Amino acid sequence: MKILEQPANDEFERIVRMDWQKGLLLPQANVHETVKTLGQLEKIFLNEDARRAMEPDTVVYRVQAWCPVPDGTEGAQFWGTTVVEPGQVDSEYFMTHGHFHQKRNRTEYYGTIEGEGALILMDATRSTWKEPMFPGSLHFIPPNVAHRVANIGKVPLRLVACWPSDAGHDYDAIRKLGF
Ligand code: M6P
Ligand code: ZN
Repeated sequence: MKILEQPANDEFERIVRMDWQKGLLLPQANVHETVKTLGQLEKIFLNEDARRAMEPDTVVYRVQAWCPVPDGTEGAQFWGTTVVEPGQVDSEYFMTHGHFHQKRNRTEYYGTIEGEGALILMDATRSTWKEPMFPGSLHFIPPNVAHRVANIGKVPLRLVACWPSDAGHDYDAIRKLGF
């Protein structure tokens, strides 16, 4: 049997490198990096006056997404990392925007690398609950459930995520009605 390293006609980049200690992807093609600052997180925290009074360039969290197939492709997965900085806006911890999936029945895994967090979940009836995040915790996010992560510790909260490439992000529902 002849084993090829990578088929010559391969459509996709299929190997990237993770720094598992840091929970980060090494920068490479197909890895998109985004930064969310306090200034960008309008109407996410309860106390808008407190948020506006803070330095708008303060980084709340950073996201990397490895998208080996085009966004919206059915049957594949995306892989991402998130680092939420420690901090508070008034009495609320720094947290991600949070989202439902556009295709509501799509699920996701979150895995904690480092730090102490809360995974906040909300179903379609707006019933809300949370799961503790700690190094090694692995979370299955069920269908039709919005998800958000808060850093409740003193060090950066580092996590990895895996979700279907046709899931999409619906941020509007959270922005309009909150969590
Ligand atoms: C995880 C995944 C991503 C998401 C990111 C930040 O890495 O769920 O899909 O974009 O967290 O969360 P949000 O999009 O809610 O800001
Ligand atoms: Zn998601």
